[in-house]
Amino acid sequence: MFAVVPDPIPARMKGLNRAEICDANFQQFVRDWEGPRAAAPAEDAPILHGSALDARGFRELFESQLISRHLDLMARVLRVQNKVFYTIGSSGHEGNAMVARVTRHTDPAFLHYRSGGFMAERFRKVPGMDPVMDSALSFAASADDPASGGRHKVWGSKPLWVLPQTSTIASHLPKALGTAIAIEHARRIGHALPVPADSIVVCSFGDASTNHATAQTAFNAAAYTAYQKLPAPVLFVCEDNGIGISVKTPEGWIARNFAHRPDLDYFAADGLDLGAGYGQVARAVEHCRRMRRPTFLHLRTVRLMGHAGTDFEIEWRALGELCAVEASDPLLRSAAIALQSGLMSKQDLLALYETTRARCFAAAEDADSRPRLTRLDDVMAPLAPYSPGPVHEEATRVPDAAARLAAFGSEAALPERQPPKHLAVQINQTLHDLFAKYPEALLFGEDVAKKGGVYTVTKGLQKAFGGRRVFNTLLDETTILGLAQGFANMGMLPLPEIQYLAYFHNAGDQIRGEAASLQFFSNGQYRNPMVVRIASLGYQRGFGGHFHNDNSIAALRDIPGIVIGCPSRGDDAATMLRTLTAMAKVDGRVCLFLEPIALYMAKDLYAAGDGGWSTTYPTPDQAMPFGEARVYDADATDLVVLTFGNGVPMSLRAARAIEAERGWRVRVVDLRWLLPLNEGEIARHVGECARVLVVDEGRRSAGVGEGIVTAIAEAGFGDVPLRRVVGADTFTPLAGAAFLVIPSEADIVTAALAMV
Ligand SMILES: Cc1ncc(C[n+]2csc(CCOP(=O)(O)OP(=O)(O)O)c2C)c(N)n1
Ligand SMILES: [Mg+2]
Repeated sequence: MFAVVPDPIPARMKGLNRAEICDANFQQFVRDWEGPRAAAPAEDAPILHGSALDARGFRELFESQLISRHLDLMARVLRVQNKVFYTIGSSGHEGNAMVARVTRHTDPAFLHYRSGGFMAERFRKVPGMDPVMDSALSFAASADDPASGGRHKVWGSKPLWVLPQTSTIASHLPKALGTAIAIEHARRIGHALPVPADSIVVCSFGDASTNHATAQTAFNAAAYTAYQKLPAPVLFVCEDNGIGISVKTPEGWIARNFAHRPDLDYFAADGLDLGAGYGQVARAVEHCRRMRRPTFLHLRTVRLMGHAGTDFEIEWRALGELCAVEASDPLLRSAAIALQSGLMSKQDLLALYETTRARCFAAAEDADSRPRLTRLDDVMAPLAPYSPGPVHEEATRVPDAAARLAAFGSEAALPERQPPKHLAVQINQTLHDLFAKYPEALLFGEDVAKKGGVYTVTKGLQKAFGGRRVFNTLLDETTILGLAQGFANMGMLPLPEIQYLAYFHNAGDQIRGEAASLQFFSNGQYRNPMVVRIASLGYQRGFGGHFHNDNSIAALRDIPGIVIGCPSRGDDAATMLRTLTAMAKVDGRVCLFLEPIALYMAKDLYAAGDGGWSTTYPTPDQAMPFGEARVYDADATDLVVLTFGNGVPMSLRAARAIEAERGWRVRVVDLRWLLPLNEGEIARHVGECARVLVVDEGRRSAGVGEGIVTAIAEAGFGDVPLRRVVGADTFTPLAGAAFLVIPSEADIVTAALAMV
């Protein structure tokens, strides 16, 4: 394109750092420029004949490109001095500044890690902000970093509506789509949005990332939405540099794969050339905003200076090829436009280049002199906020009486007036109450609407509150959890349902890597509150097999920042759900509510017809304190059983047998809160009792039981007589064999009696 490829390659270039080469190339290119020069254009005249971009726009975009470039060059230099801790750069992608220019700073953005140009340009939209300093603080992991507080080098900003991303590729696409859908959904439920109603969502990523399952599911869900004529104003920006680390994307693959996808409207733009690309980018953005349709913008870019500072391309890539890529540096093209249009002289341009460099280095040195995170408490501060007083107040705040009446039909039908009921009914009633309380609450998932879910737990909810608040999604857990994040980002209260715990796992990254990490990586500035209901655990008699009896709480327990509650009976479910919802509302927490499927319909405890596991509905002014256990026979001290879920009624029944056999009185503690575990409560019961039995229906390895035993040991009760009754380290087989792999009541009795 522009003749910079030296041929043959001089030996002196072979050992050189490619960042230095790009730097030198630019300066030499300007100095050597001998092309024609027009008279300087007026500010509002096209920068080049026929260009949609005017001179002012060009100058600002070019400045944004230079800021991005010099941040990269600065990072390469200062990384080796330990002043900067991140070198994945934006060089070659600076044309993404065009996307920022033609969108608004209130269009929520979920960005690729090569978004230096985009950010520098978006910073212009809010006067008084400094892209160089803010970025330098993030590069330096300074505690003053306004994006993440020094937790990560992220592209993020609260005032600029850039929600920070970690660099797991493609994981942000489902929530970007979710946010776009939420923008449109708000109007349908009368919810006031935090951004203008005609906002679009910008979501950028690389070419290789498009192949990821998480990306593909977002494209599919976007098209699925548009196909039904439902709006989904998301602008997917594929920054195609033709490579992912060292693996080339087959030539033409992106266009082949996306140019003709039904219901994903394709636009291509030259991200290497501001003059040509600007109008193309603007057309894609206008289309997305006006048509409210998912739009795929294929932006041509190159990758300069390797994948990251640690990637020495020279070791694995042909030098001629490297030089060819460097010759298509978009900054060379911008320099050519600046000179050719008469907008800048060579001296102006070189001076701007150097002042931008100096600005970036000065900011980096300043950032390096600022404090970093040095205390664990400070690192963790935004991870799991908890305000007990306000949470309690919110959880016990009673819904409007008229709204309750409308939800339940009549005074006589109010749930607290009904006789004792089982778990499934009480969850259902609680959801009705929560919907009456929170007009912004939405419930969605697979089969949840008319059918009311596989177990009819949500039955009647759609009828009572309408299809806009209770609706079926397509069959994809990643999308369900992406939608949840999107609704939360727009201020709604999502209550997504995952049909079975086994199906959470394949989408778990949406909670583990994304939802749970948002407060942490945004230093508490962004939050995506939600309560995820998951039908869980084993012991089902009607519907067997592994996937309907999944007991892996281990896969959830190590996700930082989340709350996991697991009730074993209906009244606890009601008061726990209220607390979880309040934690989501007040502290923005991501909460998981595990519903033991096998107890949904359990009405009796000891004998058929005794009604021992049916409970009355707690009035809506009652809520369960976070972390509080339910204790059965609190005065018993011979043996304490620490358990949860199905283990609770089983242990209560086993307790009778143990008492009959040994004369011991047995205390049964339903922990109810599985993450965080209430270690103080565990220690208290162990301290008061002579023996301890841990009943954990999860697997032996990494199950909740391990956490309980650790809490006991760490509290100094290492020599208390203790046994564990746990599930086997195996998958769950079908039919009767299922009961061989999980604890039985007989196992509990046997383990207890084996203790001295
Ligand atoms: C889920 C996941 N798998 C692997 C990686 C490691 N990784 C980081 S970037 C990258 C290549 C991405 O290429 P592309 O999407 O084309 O973006 P580019 O870096 O070229 O801009 C890979 C494999 C990752 N970050 N996330
Ligand atoms: Mg790429």
